[in-house]
Order: sequence, then structure tokens, then C-alpha cells
Amino acid sequence: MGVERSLTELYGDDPERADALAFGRRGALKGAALAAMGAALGSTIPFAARMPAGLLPAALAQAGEVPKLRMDGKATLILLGERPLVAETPEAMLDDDVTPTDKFFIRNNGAIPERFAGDPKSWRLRIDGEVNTPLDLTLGELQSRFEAVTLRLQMECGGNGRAAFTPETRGNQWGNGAISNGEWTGVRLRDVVRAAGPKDTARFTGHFGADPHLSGDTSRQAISRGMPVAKAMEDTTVLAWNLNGEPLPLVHGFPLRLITPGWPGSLSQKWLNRITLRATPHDGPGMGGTSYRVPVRPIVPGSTNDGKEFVDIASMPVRGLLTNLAHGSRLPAGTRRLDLRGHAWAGDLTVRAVHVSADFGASWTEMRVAEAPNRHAWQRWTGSLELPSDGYFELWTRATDSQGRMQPHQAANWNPQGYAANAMARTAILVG
Ligand SMILES: Nc1nc2c(c(=O)[nH]1)N[C@H]1C(S)=C(S)[C@@H](COP(=O)(O)O)O[C@H]1N2
Ligand SMILES: [Mo]
Repeated sequence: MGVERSLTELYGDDPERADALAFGRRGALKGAALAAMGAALGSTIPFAARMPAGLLPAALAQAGEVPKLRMDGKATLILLGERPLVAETPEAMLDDDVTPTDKFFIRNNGAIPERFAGDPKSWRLRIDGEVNTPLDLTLGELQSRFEAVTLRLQMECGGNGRAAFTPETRGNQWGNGAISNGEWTGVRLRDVVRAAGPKDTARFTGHFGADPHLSGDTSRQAISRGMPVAKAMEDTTVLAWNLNGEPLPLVHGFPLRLITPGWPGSLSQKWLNRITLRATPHDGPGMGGTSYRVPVRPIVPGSTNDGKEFVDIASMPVRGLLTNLAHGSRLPAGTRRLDLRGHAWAGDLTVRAVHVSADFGASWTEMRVAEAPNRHAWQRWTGSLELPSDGYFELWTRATDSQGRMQPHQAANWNPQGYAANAMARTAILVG
């Protein structure tokens, strides 16, 4: 019991030392260390011989209480920050094909604005900059002048998966749950930009929202990002007023937001009131330097960098999640077959394959991957896996995109603000 507690605690406090203790210098988990690890996990580890040296068991990686969100209209998400309000969806809450509104993750950079008191149809959106006819449209005009579309679209924070970076980076320590796949109703940004008559010089967008900066300084934007006009003109980039058939909740951008699926969530401006077209990349908060930018050539993890040679993140990398078994689940003794399912997505690309391993990556079983109902919706995967015995297992889920890129074992391409980490998901389970 003493050994059990100390190893568990040590993994919480100092995972590197715990690994050194458990695995020793040779890196093999044997004898007393294996027994101690098993005791810490509360089970034997049938595939211990295949455990990579120095591997921190997923079951021990998360030590301590996880703070919970308590908010009307929202499920008990994982609370990552109160000011600004940030909350993550546990992976096992992402099992629905269409993410229910209460299970949507929340990411704010500033304060949540007061709810627009007027008739939502009188909310105004300006389209200006490099256009021949600047537009000042009410939401009602948007709804009556342009064709409405309803699409399932994945929206993922640029920092999703950040907690997997070593060394730890700045920013919210997201697991893999800063992702949603809602059913959005709105109009295509493309149609509205065309109505404004873009000039040849209109090459980039800049987005503005009504949320106050945390400092209270009304001249500052909480976040204001932009993208190349080609992404703005895609037919899945929408100005949305409904989520899952209802007006947007305040926290998700009521009454109007942009949805830019497949690219960092920060391009999906909430409380949207202005889009400007520009000849040069936008320069609002969240642009330039190391913000939403990643190295072209890998840099030394933990080093400082001004980001001058980084590039803006465009399409997000491939990721898959197992959603029908929660991390830490205990299954009845004798369970030998697992029916598994989850979702996978790959930014602007599609997902070609999903594999699951129960033996620390020594062997992989291919799952079935369904097609998306529309472009930029996530894809459902299903399959099953056999287990040899009771014990502690980790189910590793690994997706591969349509260009053959596969999720790495460890978060790759370390960058100072911790973007685009897509290490494969690890779900710890105990059988018996
Ligand atoms: N106006 C405004 N829009 C915003 C943000 C914000 O802070 N203010 N956060 C962005 C980021 S970083 C993300 S990941 C998504 C999150 O959207 P959600 O809170 O509806 O899940 O909104 C984006 N749009
Ligand atoms: Mo984000």
C-alpha cells in the first residue's frame, strides 16, 4: 500500500522521477517496479512487456481533482479557466454525431458581452475594406437576402491537445476535447462578400466581435483574427445564427458568429459585427509573432522564438477520439471483446483510417470509418477489439488523413504557445 501510494503521488508531482523509479535505467518494467506500477494502477498489466521505456501510464497522468463547470444550459464540462471562461468537453461526452449545445466546449479570450437587448434581427454586421460597396446589414437582411444553409461543421481550438507538449507551453492545458461538431444554420460568407463586390486587392479578411477586452479598455479587441480570402470563399464558411436548430446561446456568440471549419477555432469569431477585407494579412490580437503560428522548421522544445519564421496555422491536423468508453472506465471481469466507436477529423482533409491498439502500439486493429455527411463534418468510426485477459489496458486511438499523415505518439513540432498538438489519444481502462 505504501509503495502504491508513493508511486501514484510521485507520478502526480514528478512524472520524470516516477518513470525513472519504475523503469530504471534499462527502461524495462520488471520485478518490484512492475509490481509497484501494477499496484499503483490497481491491476496487472498484461502487455507490460510491450510498454515503451519511460511511458507514463495514462491512468496516472491526471492526478488530483478536475474542476467542473457549473453553468445553466451547459453540461459539467472541465473548467480550465474562469476569467476568461474556458471549458473543455470530456472525450466521452463527444459520442453524439451532432454535438449537443450543452456539451460544446467554451473558449473565450475576453469577457462575455451583455446579451444584445434589441430584436436579434436588428443586430448589425458591416462588410468593409477592399470592397466596391461596403455593406451594413442587419441580421434580418442577411436572412432574407442570402440563401440559408444548414451544415454539420467541426470547430476545433488551435490549442486542442496542448497538454501533451513537453515541456509544457503557455495557454490553457487542453486535453483533446476542444472540438465540437454542431449543426449550424446561416448564410455563406462567400455570398455576402460577393454582394459587397470585392476588389482585386481583397486578399485577406479581418474579423471583429462585440466582446469586451478583459482590461475593460473599450478601444481593445479581445481577439481579432483573419484568414486568406480563399478560405473565406469556401462554401462551408458560414455566418451562423442557429446552432442545432436554436438561436446561438450567448456564450457561443449570440446572435451571430462566423464558423470557419477545419481551421483554428479562433477564426470562428463570436458576437460578429464586422468583417473587413484587406490587401495584407490582418494585424489584430491573435495575429503575428507566435500567435496561432507554428514553426516551418522544428525548433528546440522549450526555446524562445519570435515566430518570424513561423507560418499561420491553416488546416488543423488529423485527430481521432474514442468516445464510448470514458478514460478510467472499469469493465466487468471476463470482458474480452470491446465494441468501440468515436469520431475523427482532419481539418480541410478527410480521414482515411482509424486504428486502435490495446498493447501499447505493438499491434493495431483497423476500424471502419464512415464518410462525413457534408464536407468539414467529423467522421464516425466503429469497430471492435479483442483483449487477452483481465487487467490494465490503454486503448490508443490513431487516425490517418487522406494524404497519409498519421497522428504521432508524442506531440510534435513543439512551439511556444502550444498549437496543433495531435498526439494519439490514450484511454485507460481496467478489466476486472
Ligand atoms: N469574439 C470572440 N470570438 C471568438 C473567441 C473570443 O474570445 N471572442 N474565441 C475564439 C476561439 S479561440 C475559439 S476556439 C472559439 C470557441 O468557440 P466556442 O466557445 O463557441 O466553443 O471561438 C473563437 N471566437
Ligand atoms: Mo481557440
